[in-house]
Amino acid sequence: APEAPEEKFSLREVLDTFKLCLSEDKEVYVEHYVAGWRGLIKFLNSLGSVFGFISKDAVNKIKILVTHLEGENSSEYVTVQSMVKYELENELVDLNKRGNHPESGCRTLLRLHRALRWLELFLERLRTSGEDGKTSVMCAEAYNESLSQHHPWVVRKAAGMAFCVLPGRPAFFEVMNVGTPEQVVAMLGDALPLISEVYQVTEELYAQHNLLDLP
Ligand code: 1PZ
Repeated sequence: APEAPEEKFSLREVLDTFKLCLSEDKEVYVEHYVAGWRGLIKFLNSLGSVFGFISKDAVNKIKILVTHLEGENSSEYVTVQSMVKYELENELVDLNKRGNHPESGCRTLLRLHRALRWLELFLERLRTSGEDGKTSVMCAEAYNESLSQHHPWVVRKAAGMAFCVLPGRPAFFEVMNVGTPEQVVAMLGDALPLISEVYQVTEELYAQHNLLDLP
């Protein structure tokens, strides 16, 4: 029997949501950013419960952003640009040490932003890998070049252990549910420039406002 549409999950649709993230004048919509992450987490959960500690943290971050998106100041949270402006002007961000605003949109989104860089590096390795490429190695290399620099030793250790149980490239492509390996590679080639642009725009915005090291 054919699967119900909501059960049919393809990483193509997830990565497509990043297309919606950028407005014409290169602002990043928080709503679509969050939707993209939701899909990625769903994908992560389908890889097994070892990744639970990772998805739990990401889900928490998303919940915080949704609270802002749906809160009384929701109109200030439409784009990352408006969020940064609003939170800075109203002193709603802990800038140097943790304080009264542990759940600011700025520091919360920064955590996902750093993880987006990991995703970009990992998917690029996946795209250019050969048939016998090891996903665990690609994942670890991408992590060491990006996110790990922001994580304490225990987290790095736990992440390293989780990477080891990642399925091999063929099974990994299978779970992505995009089609043949050639189709996966082509899809990644389409999606990566979008993800990369969303990352760059956010990175520049955060750099301009000195927000790249928020506690
Ligand atoms: C396909 C394999 C998936 C591997 C995912 C690689 C990322 C490993 C990240 C490990 C993070 C684990 C636990 C949480 C750590 C938090 O301390 C940090 C900082 O937040 P703070 O403590 O300052 O509030 N959280 C993060 O760095 C956010 C991590 C989000 C990771 C999302 C990964 C989604 C993967 C999608 C897979 C396609």
